[in-house]
Amino acid sequence: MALLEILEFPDPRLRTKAKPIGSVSDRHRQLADDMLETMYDAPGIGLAATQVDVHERLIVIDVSSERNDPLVLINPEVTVLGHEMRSYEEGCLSVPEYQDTVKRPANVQVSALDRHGKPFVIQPDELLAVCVQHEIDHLNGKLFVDYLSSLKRQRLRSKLKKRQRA
Ligand code: K1U
Ligand code: ZN
Repeated sequence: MALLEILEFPDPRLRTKAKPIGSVSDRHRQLADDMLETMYDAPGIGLAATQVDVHERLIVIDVSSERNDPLVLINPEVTVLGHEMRSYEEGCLSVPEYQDTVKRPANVQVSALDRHGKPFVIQPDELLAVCVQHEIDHLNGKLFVDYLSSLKRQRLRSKLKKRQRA
């Protein structure tokens, strides 16, 4: 197991669209384990491969309070169910020390492959629904700050660039 470096906004590599995984291999299982270790260490409740500069469609999540219910989703696909939207104060390991409110579909269905390449479908609710959409956005090169005003995003970019230079 290894701790991986997490890219930080505004690193342009966070804008890369990740490629689908054709066949799930030991390399992907090792990546998932390293990402889980990195997520627990951060600490966070999710992590997308994009954030550790691997541009393949793999995410890990654990929203349990005991931190003992890891989920690995490979090639996740989200389907929005209904029109209800819900606001949640989000954070991001690639945007340190910043939280803001994002509105997303409340009800979604997610299909994915597990760490053995076996397909499964979930209908997440509450925090899991928010987190899975946030992580799939990462795989598409999208960050939660993209939902904010360009003024807020610009201020954040300057603040984080200053922090990275220091
Ligand atoms: O993708 C990421 O950068 C991880 C991010 C996931 C997320 C959080 C909140 C809403 C949507 C998606 C985080 O984990 S930020 C850290 C965080 O939320 C947290 C950390 C420790 C305990 C509980 C939460
Ligand atoms: Zn994030």
